[in-house]
Amino acid sequence: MRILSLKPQRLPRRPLLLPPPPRPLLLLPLLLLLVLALWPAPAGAHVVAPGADLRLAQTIAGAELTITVRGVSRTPAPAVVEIEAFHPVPDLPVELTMRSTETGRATRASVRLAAGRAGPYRASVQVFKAGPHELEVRTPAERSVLPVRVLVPVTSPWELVIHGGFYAAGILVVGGLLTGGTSRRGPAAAVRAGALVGVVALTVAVLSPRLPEPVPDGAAPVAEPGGGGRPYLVGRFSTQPARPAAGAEFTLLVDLVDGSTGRPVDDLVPHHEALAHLVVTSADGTYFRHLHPVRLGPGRLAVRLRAGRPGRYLTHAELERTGSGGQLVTGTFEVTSTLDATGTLDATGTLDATGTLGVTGIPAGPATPPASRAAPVIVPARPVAGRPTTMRIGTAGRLQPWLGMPGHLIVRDRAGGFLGHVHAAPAPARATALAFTFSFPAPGTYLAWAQYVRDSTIETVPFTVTVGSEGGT
Ligand SMILES: [Cu+2]
Repeated sequence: MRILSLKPQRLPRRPLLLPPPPRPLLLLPLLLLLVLALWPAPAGAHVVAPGADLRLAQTIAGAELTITVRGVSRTPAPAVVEIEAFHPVPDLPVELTMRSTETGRATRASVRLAAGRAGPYRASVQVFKAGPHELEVRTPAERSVLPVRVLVPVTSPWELVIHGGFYAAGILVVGGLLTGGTSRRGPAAAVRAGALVGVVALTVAVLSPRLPEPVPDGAAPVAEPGGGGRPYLVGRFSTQPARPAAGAEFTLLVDLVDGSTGRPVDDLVPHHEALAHLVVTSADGTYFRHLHPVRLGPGRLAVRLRAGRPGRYLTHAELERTGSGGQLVTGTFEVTSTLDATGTLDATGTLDATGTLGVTGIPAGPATPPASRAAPVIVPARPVAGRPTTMRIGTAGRLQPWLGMPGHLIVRDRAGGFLGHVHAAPAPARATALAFTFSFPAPGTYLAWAQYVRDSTIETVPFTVTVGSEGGT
């Protein structure tokens, strides 16, 4: 008879290390990596990232300025405001006031532009709190109130996972190896766990550009979920006085209302470093100005001008509302050959109480006369409507980006019903030419102006292009 042994049998030894993760688990991060690598990255919008600089061009007191509000990484903190002035630079005191629209708390700074000295000029204002602000830029005769949203970056949970993961992995792996990770059970388990944590942290690090960004401190609340854009704005141009005289200064006003509600539009987003790009041309194209109106208040922009000759002038403004696409708003005004009967402006917010005029030296003609420079090279020599045409403009001197681009080309048809705007291909550092490619929509003669900045001077090169039709002239 067999006697059953009651002696407990030794169970087979458990593995020394943690059970290796099943293969699918190891493959999961790699699979996720592959899927997300092929996933389209979130589309970039015209918003200023937290901590990034905000650049806004302004035509104020006859000067062309680019105002940069440097980003801050925390609040309260000083925010540097930089004013880049392009030639011709007038002698101009500029008062800057940064005000929180939530608390009303404000700080001031001032700079004085020196005649003939191109920028940059720097000042520093204090920001106490993230969120919406207004930067008031005041000169003796004009003021502009620019919307500035102060955004402070916040740490994303992904960053915490990445940094914490690598830190933990380092401690586990190095600690495990130093305490005998190849021969002893506990340390070996630590090495394995550390490696796994490291793989996870690495996976998150690789994927992090495609993971949702944390909402920065001070960001606007997300409006209209699933919105579908806002209605187009309706723009109306007017002048003060209503009939400006040739040679005299006047104010061109742009009033913007929501196409649906009729309320003033106050959600313009900066695009190409301005809230609005305004092109004013005479009907014959001999007068050309590319301007960046000041913002007087919600839905109201203004710029001071002087036109040398009487006649009809065309206005084209490029604008963009938050959450909507770009839009072109057009209008006209007349310049008379004599002074207006009143001879003065009624100063509805555009000028100071004195209404002083004629002291800023706003030039009447184009910024740059058609100097004797090499004619643009147009390829093909006989451009065809609907086909790309390349225009090469020779430049001299040190090229500087302006409005975020190496060069701008503005094209108008003779009648003024069409206006196009393209940018030069990125130019190498020592480039002496800019190339623009444009497809003219229909046969005809077009007026074109190429613009770039060289040695702090905005150069304008006017020329015309005659466009034929396919198989014809
Ligand atoms: Cu512009």
